[in-house]
Amino acid sequence: MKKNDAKILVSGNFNEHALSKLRNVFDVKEISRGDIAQLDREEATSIRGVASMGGVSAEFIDALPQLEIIANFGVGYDAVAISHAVEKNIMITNTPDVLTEEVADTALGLLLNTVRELSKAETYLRDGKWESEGAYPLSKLTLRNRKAGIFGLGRIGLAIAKRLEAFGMTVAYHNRRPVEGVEFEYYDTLTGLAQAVDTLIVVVPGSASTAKAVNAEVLKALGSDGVLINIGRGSVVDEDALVEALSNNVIAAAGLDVFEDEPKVRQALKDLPNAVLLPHVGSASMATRRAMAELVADNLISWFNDGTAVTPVSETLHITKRK
Ligand code: NAP
Ligand code: 8YV
Repeated sequence: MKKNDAKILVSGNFNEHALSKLRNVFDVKEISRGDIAQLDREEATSIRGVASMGGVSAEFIDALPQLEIIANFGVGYDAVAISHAVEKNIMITNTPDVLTEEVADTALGLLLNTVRELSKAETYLRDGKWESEGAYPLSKLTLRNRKAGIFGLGRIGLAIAKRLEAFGMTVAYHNRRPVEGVEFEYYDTLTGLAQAVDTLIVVVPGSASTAKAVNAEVLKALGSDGVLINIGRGSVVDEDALVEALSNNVIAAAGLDVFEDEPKVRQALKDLPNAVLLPHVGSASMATRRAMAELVADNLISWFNDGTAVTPVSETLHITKRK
């Protein structure tokens, strides 16, 4: 492949295979995640593309005057200062589709684990209690006869819905508008959906419109047999309200892959016996992370070699390559 004269900044740890793909085409500079201070002024002025493994702030963007494109590692790009980037005519890309099935698998694993207490049962065995105390107590909850509600029936939401159907569960959903060609029952409010189901699965993007959307009212509507699964973003759930609801049997249990202030997880959640907590592993298999990294690299290569992005985010569809 022809060597391109654009200089690319890789911010954070990047997959080695995708990194060598980038190095074959570009001059690449690596820094620790988001630490723009590691660049001197001359280097900063030469950067035209960023492969980002973490947040990209307005200050980060302002430090790179020639920046044309930010290729975000992840389908969710809530950590990128999007309106600032758009103002500066910078293309943003993300990594949709290549992680959809992996994240849906994780969501189902988290749901099963939460309802049937599988991690706790394994700990019981490892602690020798099966031998010393007998069988693990029966789980209070079951997946049987549950009705699921999906908050965010997009790519991943639909993949989760298909799996839930295979498990014999009924599925309903809430988006801002109904999805065409889908037969699942639609609710035009989140509280309405929570009232109608007993298992709420959150898979919406983090944004101003979803911030703390799962609040005390929604949790109350979900009810005392209710299970909350969050595989979307931590910002979508009001964690104060969730701790309160889990402590006082307002809902029965929660399974969380994402948190308000990652990687910090509040002690009150860790102390709850009815919460299953995962360290944001939705897409975290080697194969899927490699596919995501390849798509980041492909976006940068396509932008600088052909003038188009492979997977631009909706807010930057109008942005074209500078002459
Ligand atoms: P997507 O295809 O864009 O789906 C997002 C869905 O959310 C759409 O159906 C959208 O429908 C709905 N939505 C957006 N804002 C809404 C609002 N304010 N109220 C109600 N519904 C709203 O995205 P995806 O590929 O499925 O990914 C979804 C999210 O999952 C990502 O943005 C990311 O935050 C998260 N994620 C997490 C992990 C993990 O490791 N835990 C991995 C991958 C992704 P409308 O536009 O009609 O409202
Ligand atoms: C990644 C994700 O773990 O794609 C997303 O939106 O949340 C996950 O797949 C994350 O982006 C990597 O930091």
